[in-house]
Amino acid sequence: MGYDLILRGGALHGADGPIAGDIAVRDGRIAAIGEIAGGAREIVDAGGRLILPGGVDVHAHIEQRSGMGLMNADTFETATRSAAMGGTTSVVSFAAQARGQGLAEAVADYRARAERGARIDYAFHLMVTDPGVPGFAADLARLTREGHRSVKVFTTYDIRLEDEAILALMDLLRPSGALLCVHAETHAIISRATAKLLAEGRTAPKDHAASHPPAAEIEAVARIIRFAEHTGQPVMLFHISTPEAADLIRAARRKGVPVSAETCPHYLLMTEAALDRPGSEGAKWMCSPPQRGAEESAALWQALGRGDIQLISSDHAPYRYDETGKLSAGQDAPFTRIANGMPGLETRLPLLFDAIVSQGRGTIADFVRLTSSAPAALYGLAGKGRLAPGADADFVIWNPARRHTYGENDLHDNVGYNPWVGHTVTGWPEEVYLRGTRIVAGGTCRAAPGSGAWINRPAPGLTHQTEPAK
Ligand code: DUC
Ligand code: ZN
Ligand code: ZN
Repeated sequence: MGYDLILRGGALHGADGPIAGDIAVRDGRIAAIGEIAGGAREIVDAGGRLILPGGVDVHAHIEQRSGMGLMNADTFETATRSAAMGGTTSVVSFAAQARGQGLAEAVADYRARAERGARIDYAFHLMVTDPGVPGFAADLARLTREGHRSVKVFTTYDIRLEDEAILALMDLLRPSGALLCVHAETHAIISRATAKLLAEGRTAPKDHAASHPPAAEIEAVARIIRFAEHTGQPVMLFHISTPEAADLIRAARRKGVPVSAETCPHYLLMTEAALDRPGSEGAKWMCSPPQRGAEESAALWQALGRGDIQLISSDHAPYRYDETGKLSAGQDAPFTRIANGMPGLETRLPLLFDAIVSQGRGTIADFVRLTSSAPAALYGLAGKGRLAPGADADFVIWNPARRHTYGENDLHDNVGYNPWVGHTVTGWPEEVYLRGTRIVAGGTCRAAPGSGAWINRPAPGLTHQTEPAK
């Protein structure tokens, strides 16, 4: 029986450990793993390298307008080119509802743009900012039935929902089997801290960190966990940055409360010192929640090791360091008028391969679980995050020994700076396959805009875990 592609000699690893054998692909899916008999139209020698599932990044802002009204620097075309170059083959970004806009209209708009531009597979979180629009409940029920199985809300920014609205949304979502993702920081704590800083004349990018105190995250996480327990609605807590919040999540999961959590590379491998630069330069590293200290980073690694936090996403939120992005309110604008976010789609996997595998914090299986298989399972992305017959043939050939030091502007997005400049990683994604097609090789992305496909997430789909995954 002929295959389309056979990869020979590579060391296969999944979330459960090494997998013996070679890998054969037919019609975009993994057809066989093991001793492969028969030929193929193409045979690739992966000797001396690793073959891992393609990365699954479940938190990225693409072609989206920020709460401040600023457009992301990346289109679907540029963001997914960047993701592919870093070994990510599936992304979940946001279909953001503008105030007054119907949810279905927002989804149709993002879907049309992704269909034209995306070079890797994609799905959307429905970002709810206005549950009061006519037809909201019916739209939500239909969209979740149609395979859009995650919803996102904020507890801060102007687009936040009040507690009553979050609870009402949980009641609407509960029968649908969809996951509610929450940016959990308490607005009142942030606005109080911000007012004090401004009154003291502390307006620089480095002061942004103090404007989002740990208490804001801890209080909101505690409240949302209580809401999840009270309503039974499964919740994903986005971008956890504090050990106290991780402890609350651990305790809740032990009680069987349906909560999960993610963190991001910039909370694990960067501290708030990154913001402390001359002039406005620190704006490049501004994100919310902000980076914390080295002790907090160490505690987050422990939380990942214990299974209290289940996955690591990028929170790719791209703005150029110019008047279209970070400096849209002027060169010396106060931190309150600087867009939050950093590019991360392309650097997430190399940074984490280096931190987990090369630096010995964990195993290759841990890396695969945290960056690919756990996000795929938690968000119901069937066919993704696994090396197994029947799964989509999305995989990455890694050279575990190849070293790379990031430069000023060496990413393939449209951001113009790399927040990880000077950081050296060991381990590099050399070739990337999406549904059996080689989309990255020789340092070039070959995937055409629009070649990515929407990932349907049919009901019930989600494999919510309350026990630690490890
Ligand atoms: N914070 C957010 O809440 N969203 C995008 C990026 C960021 O830093
Ligand atoms: Zn957020
Ligand atoms: Zn985000």
